[in-house]
Amino acid sequence: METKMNNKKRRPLKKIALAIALAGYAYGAAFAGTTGTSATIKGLDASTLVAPSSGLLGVDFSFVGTQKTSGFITVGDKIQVAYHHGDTDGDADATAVVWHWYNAGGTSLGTVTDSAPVEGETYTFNVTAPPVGAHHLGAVITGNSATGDPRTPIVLTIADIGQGVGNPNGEPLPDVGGGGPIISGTQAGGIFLTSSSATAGSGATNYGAGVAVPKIGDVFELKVWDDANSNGIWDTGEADLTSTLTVANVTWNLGGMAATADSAGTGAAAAAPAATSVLTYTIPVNGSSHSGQTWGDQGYTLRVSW
Ligand SMILES: [Ca+2]
Ligand SMILES: [Ca+2]
Repeated sequence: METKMNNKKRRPLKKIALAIALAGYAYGAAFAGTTGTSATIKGLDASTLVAPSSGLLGVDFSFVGTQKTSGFITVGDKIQVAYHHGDTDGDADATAVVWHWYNAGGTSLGTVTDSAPVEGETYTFNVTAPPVGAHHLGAVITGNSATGDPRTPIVLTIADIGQGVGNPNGEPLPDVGGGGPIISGTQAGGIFLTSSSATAGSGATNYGAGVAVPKIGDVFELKVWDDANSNGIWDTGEADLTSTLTVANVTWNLGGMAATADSAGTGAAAAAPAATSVLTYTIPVNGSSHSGQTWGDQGYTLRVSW
């Protein structure tokens, strides 16, 4: 203690003078103080959703990979929604998508929430089995930023992505004609008299069910539908898929041995299909049959593959 006191006493006079001078300068330059407080800082919040394809308000829809059924949305399809999120303040994208199933009348049958929050301005929906009666697919897209003030969402309510109903830029999911119904992926086919004009729920007789008896001269048509309930019957609401077939793959086959038509009662298999690459077939008289047998088509069963 004694030593420190002595040291202080020995501090050179010119250093003490400098310290006093500096202190005097500081007091003379300014007085401390604060302003009043401003209102909270606002971002510009230019949070927008625009379709990459057009730059217009809205989104783009597309299939990822191969569309399973031409003209329809099918279970197993992957559907992508793409957008650009704009926020001039630099707030991150926090857009969310909820998918909606609707029946043919536009009534919601339930929702599927996208489980991935952000995928870099795209969302991919794996089309899972829809509820019974699902006719088309909609989406509610809530465009927003993760942070910022204000943070006002832009909500796009798209009633039918297949037709672009509700998408501000009007763009539909391409290659979906008519917007529905949703296809289960389970196909069934039937053989109907062309004159019966079979349609979904019409109750027309399906000769492919093995009960009704086809006769020479009958004109049949192949109909293929989406058998959503897997009962083999063309029920109301099940989509007609006949137009989606590759006709070149269609073959009308004569089955069995036609023993009942053979005079010996032994019969023989048909030598060739009844017809190929056509959607309709008229059962011919013997001379025009492709069975290769003298009894023509008689005694054979009829079955169509596609
Ligand atoms: Ca912002
Ligand atoms: Ca059915």
